[in-house]
Amino acid sequence: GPLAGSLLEIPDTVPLCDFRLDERHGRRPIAESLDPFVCGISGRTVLVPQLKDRVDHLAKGLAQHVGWVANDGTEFDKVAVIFAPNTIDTLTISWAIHRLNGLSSPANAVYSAEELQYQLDISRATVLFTVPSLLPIALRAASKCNLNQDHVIICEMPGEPQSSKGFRTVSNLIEQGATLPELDVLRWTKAQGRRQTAFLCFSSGTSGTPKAVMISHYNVIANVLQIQLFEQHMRDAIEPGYRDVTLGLMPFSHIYGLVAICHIAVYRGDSIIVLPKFVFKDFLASIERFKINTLSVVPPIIITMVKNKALCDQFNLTSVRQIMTGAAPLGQETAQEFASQYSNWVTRQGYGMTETATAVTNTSPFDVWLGSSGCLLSGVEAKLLSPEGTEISAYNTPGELLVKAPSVVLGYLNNPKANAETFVDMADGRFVKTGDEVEFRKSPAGNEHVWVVDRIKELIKVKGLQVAPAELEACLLEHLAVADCAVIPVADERAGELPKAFVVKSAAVATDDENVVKQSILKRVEKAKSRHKWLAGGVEFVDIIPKSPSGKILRRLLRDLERERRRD
Ligand code: 4UU
Repeated sequence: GPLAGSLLEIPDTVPLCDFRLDERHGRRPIAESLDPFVCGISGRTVLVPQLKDRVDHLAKGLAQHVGWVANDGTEFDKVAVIFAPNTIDTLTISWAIHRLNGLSSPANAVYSAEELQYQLDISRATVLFTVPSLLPIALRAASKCNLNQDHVIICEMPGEPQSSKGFRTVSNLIEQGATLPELDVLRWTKAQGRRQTAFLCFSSGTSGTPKAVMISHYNVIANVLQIQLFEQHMRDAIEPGYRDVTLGLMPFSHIYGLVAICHIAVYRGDSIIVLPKFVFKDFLASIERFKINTLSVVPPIIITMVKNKALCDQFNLTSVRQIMTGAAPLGQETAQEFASQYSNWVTRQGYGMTETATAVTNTSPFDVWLGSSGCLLSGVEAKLLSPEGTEISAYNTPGELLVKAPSVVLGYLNNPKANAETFVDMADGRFVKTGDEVEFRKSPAGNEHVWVVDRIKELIKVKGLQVAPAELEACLLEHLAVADCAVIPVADERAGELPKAFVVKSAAVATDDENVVKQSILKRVEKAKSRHKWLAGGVEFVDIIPKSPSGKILRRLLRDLERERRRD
């Protein structure tokens, strides 16, 4: 394609907080009059100079409050978890942590105390940011991992109390920090800069329970530049100086919201309209109110729009130029139906994963092929492997996708086994196994497109969010009535997929009433896990869970069986 071979020069000595906002790194900073963050509820904005000041002041206030020293130890000694819905300050908090050579680990705001505790434990966080409404859950998790209560910091949320008794707020620390002497400017060597971890996001990868993914500053900068390079000529074609007013609805705790929405938008000088949760009418009203021109969503939102066209028509959505979807498959028929309803919009798709610090592919508006995930970004090398491990070079032939790119992450924290399985050294470099079944197809316009045809790995995607079967199986096995179990995805029109459990009842259970046992099993999951992990695909009792000779659950077999049954 036109982008192949484009040269990418990726800065490797710059922390994310200085990457674009600061002239010191030789790039023209973005105009001070721009507003990277706009609160979709209150309308409050954060302008470029405010963002810079808030990052600097928060870093200083935080350093004093929790005793962090920027040039002491490594980033793994200074880990903070951010447990909050999207706010106009979420990126400020991460960048303040980075300013101190620390590490930010964003957690999904829907998490239960148990899930948050897991993230605090694995990341070894010693500081926790949260919002007033989530404080009880945050404190329950914090107390279980001995996190100092003084290190729980409140981030203000529109519509919630502005403070919580006895807790520091982000505003307190910013005020405190404003009075403190300047911090040293961060300077890294090239080698250090390429290894400096910025974020610990969680992903289960191709198997097992969620793992902390080490995402470097360099990885994020690389992906931002890859996306930018891919899109700049389209933006130029619209009008010189074109800016996105983009929807900030996807969780900033997930790689999609974090990199492909937040970091790319700030880098380019776009505006992000920040919305903390999906309420369909609010979503439509925000598009109208803020004249949003770029929507970044997941397939279930596309489906909701298709099914509720009459409601959509009550709002003025004429500002929208394009809609981007990713994180889960968008069926070709749904895409076609949607595109015919919104024929003035460009319907685009991106494919990627946490382990590639987001995007691997993207759709060019000049070659929209509905159902395809688009073309490889420049800087990406891809391979397809057959189940036998031979390389596939033919078009229209499925295989597992392996990817080499500057955004491929450093690896999983403290998990050599998963690293060895997922990140493979080949003759032509280090590749990540995606666990996705993909075909390369030539588009009518003659470009090579990536079609995601199936998922090989265990992962379940509910509304674009990860659900790890192994995590649910571990939870189920704690239930006395469960002797053995396996969790698989079942197709769902709205959510994409839902988790379903096959359960072998324990001989020890007194009651024969399967329904009573089932309800009790469902309750256990509902108590321990966030809603998207609930067994909405059902619980089915079986006599045996199929396993390989080495004892691995044959989830694929169960999944195919279930697909067969549903087809009948
Ligand atoms: C079929 O979901 C993500 C990343 C989403 C993303 C990527 C590029 C959004 C916008 C963009 O431009 O990350 P994870 O780690 O939560 O989940 C990764 C998995 C993939 O391995 C694949 O199975 O999510 C699935 N997936 C997709 N599946 C991601 N994007 C797609 C897609 N079609 N377009």
